[in-house]
Amino acid sequence: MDQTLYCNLTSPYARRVRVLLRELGLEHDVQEEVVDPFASPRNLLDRNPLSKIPVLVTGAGLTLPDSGLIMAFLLDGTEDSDQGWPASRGDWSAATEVTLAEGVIDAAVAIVMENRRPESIRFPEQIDRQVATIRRVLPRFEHRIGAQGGTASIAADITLGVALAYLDFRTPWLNWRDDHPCLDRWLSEWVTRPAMQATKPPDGPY
Ligand SMILES: N[C@@H](CCC(=O)N[C@@H](CS)C(=O)NCC(=O)O)C(=O)O
Repeated sequence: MDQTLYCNLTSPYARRVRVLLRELGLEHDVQEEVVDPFASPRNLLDRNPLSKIPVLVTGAGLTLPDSGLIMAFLLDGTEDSDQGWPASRGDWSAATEVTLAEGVIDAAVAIVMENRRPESIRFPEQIDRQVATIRRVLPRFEHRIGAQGGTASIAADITLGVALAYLDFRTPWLNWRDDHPCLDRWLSEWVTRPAMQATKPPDGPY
């Protein structure tokens, strides 16, 4: 075990990396070190001045401070070329799907952050804007999953699965399942994967 992933057990960015590690069978090669990025602990700041998780320190001593960067590193290091990071292999439509699914995570995290502010300085408009973003993106995936049964890549499948699970965990009031029956069915199946089960947030539904 010569690699370390700085993460926590609730971050969706960290989770997509933790799911990918398990999908690739690499979980025993990487030690997961839980840190609180909001407390800016020294061991995280020494590796990532952004004080964000996830961060992967590789066996060769590289320090990768972003979930997309880490996924690209892991996927491009696999033997199976079908599983590469979409942008690395010039598959721009698959890369777009990854970005859109990541945008759902970004919007959901922004809602969570806004709701953590004291009520007197909370901006409902900010929450509404992020909700609108999520509501614009999900129909794209509803259509895609309805037609194809999945996205175009393991990277987008993982990111989408983690994004939807995070919505159910942190913003269940969005009731996204009501208008997206194909995504609903797809997620119900997706969360049964061992990699998703092994990375379930302590208080999350899955
Ligand atoms: N683009 C980054 C975002 C990572 C991120 O924002 N992580 C959150 C945890 S969910 C964090 O560490 N936040 C701490 C902060 O913003 O200070 C990635 O994909 O890894």
